[in-house]
Amino acid sequence: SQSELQPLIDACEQEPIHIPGGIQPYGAMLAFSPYFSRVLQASANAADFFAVDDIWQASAHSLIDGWVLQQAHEALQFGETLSVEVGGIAYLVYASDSYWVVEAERLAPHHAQTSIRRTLERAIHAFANQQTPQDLLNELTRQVRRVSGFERVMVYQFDADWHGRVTADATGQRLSSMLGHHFPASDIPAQARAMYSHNPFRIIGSATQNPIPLQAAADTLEQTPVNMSAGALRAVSPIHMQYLQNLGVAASSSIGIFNENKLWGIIACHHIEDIWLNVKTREALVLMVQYASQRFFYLEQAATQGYQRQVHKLRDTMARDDARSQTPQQLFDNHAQGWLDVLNADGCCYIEGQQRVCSMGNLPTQTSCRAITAWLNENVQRQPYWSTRNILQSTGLTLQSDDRDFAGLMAVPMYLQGEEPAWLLFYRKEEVEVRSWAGKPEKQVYKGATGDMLGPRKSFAMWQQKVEGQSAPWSDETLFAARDLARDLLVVTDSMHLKSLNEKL
Ligand code: BLA
Repeated sequence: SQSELQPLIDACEQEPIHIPGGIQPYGAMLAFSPYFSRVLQASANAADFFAVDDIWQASAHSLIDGWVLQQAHEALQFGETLSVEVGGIAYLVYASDSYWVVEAERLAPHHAQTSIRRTLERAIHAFANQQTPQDLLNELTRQVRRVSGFERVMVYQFDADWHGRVTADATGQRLSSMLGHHFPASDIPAQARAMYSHNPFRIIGSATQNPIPLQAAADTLEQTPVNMSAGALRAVSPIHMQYLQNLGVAASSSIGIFNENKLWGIIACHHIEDIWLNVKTREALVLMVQYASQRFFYLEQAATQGYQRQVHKLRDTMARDDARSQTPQQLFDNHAQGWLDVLNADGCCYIEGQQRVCSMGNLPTQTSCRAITAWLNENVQRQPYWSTRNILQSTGLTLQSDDRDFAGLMAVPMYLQGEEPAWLLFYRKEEVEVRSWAGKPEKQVYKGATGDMLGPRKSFAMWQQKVEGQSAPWSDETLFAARDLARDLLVVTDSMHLKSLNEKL
């Protein structure tokens, strides 16, 4: 169960992946003291890479192009990082605590021919042609796959508790699609998710190759480990290498997708051979994802606005119906079917003083509605609305057996006179959901350097979970719409009360 797993999950989140003490073998790394005055730490391959005999005696100028050093001085003083290419080498320079870090990668000879601009123009054009959020995500995976060469490219979207689901993919024939699959939150622990704010691009070139360790100059005091969060070569967590092997992939890459400043999801890429992308391609992909996500969130907002327009139209029709001259019952007869459509509900009713005054569609029995209303009066105080996907679970009521397929409830209190409100209730039937997980989440103890932690699943074979007793979730928009409809109804109901009061006087 979750509580049994929690200590192991907590242990996962303690793994210090920002200071792995090594790099992936696709370049070399140097950690200087500030202003490049001397080399304090170096990857074990650095002397080889920079072709010097003794890396600890070498000056920055003897290792790195002078123009790069000068640019780096400027950038780092402004708190920026520097990414430049000179003489067939790509340099990434960043400040980290008291280190000035240089990562160097040798570029493939054909590198100069990749044009970021053309790549981006083609992608942006393709994105502009997409009119729905889903189409846009699909196109994004196709574009990332085209540019990166990765075999499987997915949009992995987080939910509120950091579980996630593959919501779009472009997959070649050598891997199978994982579209729709769910993954537990512990697959990407908190500190791994946090990395995307330091560097939105993560590439793991090989799930099997050993990292190259960092070494420290012998004549210094004990040095603090280098925080490599901003780097690209950062060595990979052994637990995640095992994860990728279990998943049957050799290489992986991911790009964070942010909505405002919150991590919304990632682009996840898999390959069946080792693969490394050059700096230009990585930068192009980051820009591409940023551009696409802007349009994605815009299209999502446009869809919300379209929905709100639909709700307004419904309310306008009701208002034009000379509502004041009608009874709530007439309003229900004329318009409630429209409410059910727009709220995607199966039935609704209006309850005053425990009595179901009017109703439309499929509903639980009077007895159940009365029990639910009594519960609401007792437990829901002065809230604009209340909703659940699972009535039985949320209320603890036992409904009559015929009523058990009603699972979703949206309840809006309407305060007339007296203590107890009237209620506008919307019901949804149960929708049994078959959730496909990428492997059955189970307890796997992994002996890590810092103690026992949760290990990666051995098998990612599809595991199906049947989720019963729930309705489709109520979105914020449906809640707002129901609240607004209740207010409209309140106006009518209130005027009815006044009218009857007047008649009595
Ligand atoms: C990292 N886990 C990751 C990353 C992804 C995933 C995308 C980022 C690194 C990368 O791009 O590969 C998980 N990959 C996924 C998911 C999909 C995917 C969900 O493609 C779905 C499509 N992993 C575990 C457990 C632990 C764990 C139990 O399964 C912890 C005990 C740890 N995952 C873990 C760690 C990292 C990670 C430590 C960081 C790896 C690193 O950056 O070095």
